[in-house]
Amino acid sequence: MQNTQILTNFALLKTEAMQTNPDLKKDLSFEDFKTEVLNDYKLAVTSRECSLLGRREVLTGKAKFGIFGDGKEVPQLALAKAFKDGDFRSGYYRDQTFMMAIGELNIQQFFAGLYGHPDLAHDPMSAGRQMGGHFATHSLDESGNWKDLTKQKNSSSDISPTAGQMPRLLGLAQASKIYRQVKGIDTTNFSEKGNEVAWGTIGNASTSEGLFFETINAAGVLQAPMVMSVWDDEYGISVHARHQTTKENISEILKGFQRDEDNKGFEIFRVNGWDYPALVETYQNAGKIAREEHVPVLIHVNELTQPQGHSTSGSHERYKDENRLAWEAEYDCNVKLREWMIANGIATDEELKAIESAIKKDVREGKKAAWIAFTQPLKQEQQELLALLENVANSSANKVFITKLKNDLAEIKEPIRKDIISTARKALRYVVSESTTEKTQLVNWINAYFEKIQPKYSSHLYSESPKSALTIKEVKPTYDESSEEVDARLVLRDNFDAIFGKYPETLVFGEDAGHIGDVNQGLEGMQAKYGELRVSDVGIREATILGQGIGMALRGLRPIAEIQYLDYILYALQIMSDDLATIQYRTSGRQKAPLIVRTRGHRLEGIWHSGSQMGGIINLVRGIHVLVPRNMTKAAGFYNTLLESDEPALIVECLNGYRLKEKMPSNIGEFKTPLGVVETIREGSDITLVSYGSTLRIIEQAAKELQEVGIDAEIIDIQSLLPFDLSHDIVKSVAKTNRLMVIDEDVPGGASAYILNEILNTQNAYKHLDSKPQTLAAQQHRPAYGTDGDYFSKPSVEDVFEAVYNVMHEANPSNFPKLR
Ligand SMILES: Cc1ncc(C[n+]2csc(CCOP(=O)(O)OP(=O)(O)O)c2C)c(N)n1
Ligand SMILES: [Mg+2]
Repeated sequence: MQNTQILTNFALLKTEAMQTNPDLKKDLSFEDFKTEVLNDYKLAVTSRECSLLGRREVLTGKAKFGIFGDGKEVPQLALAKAFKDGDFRSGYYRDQTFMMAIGELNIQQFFAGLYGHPDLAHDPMSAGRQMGGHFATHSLDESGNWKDLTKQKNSSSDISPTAGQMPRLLGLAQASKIYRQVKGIDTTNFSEKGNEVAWGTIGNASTSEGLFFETINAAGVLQAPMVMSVWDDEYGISVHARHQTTKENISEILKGFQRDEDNKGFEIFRVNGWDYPALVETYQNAGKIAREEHVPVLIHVNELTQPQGHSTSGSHERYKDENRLAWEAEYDCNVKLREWMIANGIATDEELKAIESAIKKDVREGKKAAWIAFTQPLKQEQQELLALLENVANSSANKVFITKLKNDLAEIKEPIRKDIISTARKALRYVVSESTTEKTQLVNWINAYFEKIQPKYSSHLYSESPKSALTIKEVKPTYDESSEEVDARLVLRDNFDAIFGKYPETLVFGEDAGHIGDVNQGLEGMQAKYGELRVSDVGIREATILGQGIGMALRGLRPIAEIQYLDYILYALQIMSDDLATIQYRTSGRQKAPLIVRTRGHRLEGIWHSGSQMGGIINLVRGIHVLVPRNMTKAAGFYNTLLESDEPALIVECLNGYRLKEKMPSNIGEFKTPLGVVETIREGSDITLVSYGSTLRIIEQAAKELQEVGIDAEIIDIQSLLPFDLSHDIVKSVAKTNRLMVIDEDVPGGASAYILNEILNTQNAYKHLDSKPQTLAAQQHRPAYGTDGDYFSKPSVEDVFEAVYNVMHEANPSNFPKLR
């Protein structure tokens, strides 16, 4: 391309940019243009240098693993130019250049991330919780309050599972549509008229994942403003595109998504990753289309390379032939940018060499500073313990052994915390039977160390802000003379009505949630009242329903994502587990997605409509509250509680409860069910029966029948599996009855094992037991169809009766003779 033509292109681009920023100069002089390109080149070289040195740090043992953005620098510069304040990125581990270009990652921070520095001030991406190459910006301040996201460039926090960034991208984009089109939402901090674009990045091989295709289709349907970049280097680790993608060409096979005069769809661009001016132009166009028209765009960036191979775990010489390696050297995007600059008179070879060597020095210095900052506190802690151990040794009969431990620790030049604390804990064993002040000092030191250091690795699994769901107080439902017994779904519906009226930023979406008001009509009439954007039908796509919710919640909306049946949550469970459950944790509290996942389950029909797999769920979603209300009033109260809080939760309504009668509370929309609080629904003295959800109705019937033979059972409804009985009320019941049975419709060893562990280990109920603690669960197989299928698969009234009776028989055979 000729100099003048490039200049014209840039000038045009600048003129467009000017429309949103009148302060920019109208014409771009050649000097300005040069400065801008040179600045880009500096970023590209800095980023590359970080990758090269980063790999060395791993290979010399200073960091554990490295995955870098080398070979993908230039397209990311183009992306950064089109990226505006308020926009969001949802991408993957190659994007360091972009993060540097938007000013959110410097050299020292890059290396702090590589070392795993557990301090946000040094590693703002994750405080050392994620491996390097997983990027994020801070949406929240240190108290957990929203920052003004419209005044900063935003990146949702990355996750490692390939294509896992896709579902959330959909929601990040959809939020702009909501902010642009739904009236009455306070957009402060979140949006300027819905002008924000959500920018996705993904590797070519990762487009093979179902999540990619599901998201692309959904974005086309929703017409959400997202720009999706595919960084195509022909490989996914060692596996070539011929094994990954039909026709080895993702934009070719996605052609059917291209919009035309008659149909809405995508705009699709293809561009080579080493062609700087073409990239800049493409990204400007893409940004404009998405921003102004709210049309999704796909940019297939071809001919990218991996100068150092996939990661530090291997070398690409094992699977790329000489020709490919030679081609990669020639088409390295930084090399091509350099050639282009020289060819167009932007800089001379000499000038660029001077820039490159200055940058090399900067990167070395930044790396050194990061290493010193990382190791300094550790060395200090080492010295502190060494001094203490010296004293402990001198006052101990086991001086030789403690001195040996001390000397071993002293020899470690660059200690990690494991070296330090494990030495202290081992030393303590040598003075266990001594009673010196030095021993007490050591004990105190170890305890204080854990108190100080453990939170660096364990904080923020749940919200630590004043809006934590655990701080929301109970408000009981009230009833007056006019309160009628109604179908329970109406309690939910009227409560949703109150919610949508009270909080304009709430919205619900799911399969059949819109027009018919969900399969059980808990949302009947809501779409007509609140519009199709707030109460929506969506495609059958559970993973992206979840992701849509995450993305919108990350941008300040309060989505309720509906999964039609609990059984089908398995499609979304990966995203719940990998993304939603870890958001606060992996950002050390700097991002949150207070998404409510609504679903229905427990005891209905057959293998895929019984909704019983709670054990699997609770163990995969720590970080999300899991609530199992036994009726719709309790469920409605949970929605009300959660909307006052800033945390994500899963609410499982009882599938067979919608048509049962419940009294309509007079304080609809106001009453709140507290989290982590159990409820005793029947008092008794002989045994404590613990359960949740629909199974409780079976247990209540069994308890009546047990009473007839003289067994007085107490029944406790757990209500909230995560968090679990925060004030330890169950053990108080066991202290009274001295017997315990956990009843659950999940498989043996499923949720019942979790519940038993909480009661026996956490609450120490074993002390009070006169009989073996029992669990009564379903069969190992999935429930068979029909009423008989249910009877022979899940605990029945007779099963509960006999199991409880047997406990009493064992305790008192003369009063309770053997049944069978
Ligand atoms: C779900 C999942 N499967 C496998 C992996 C391991 N893995 C990490 S990166 C990668 C290859 C990705 O290739 P591509 O999408 O082309 O990105 P590139 O690294 O080439 O930029 C694989 C298989 C993973 N992280 N997640
Ligand atoms: Mg690839």
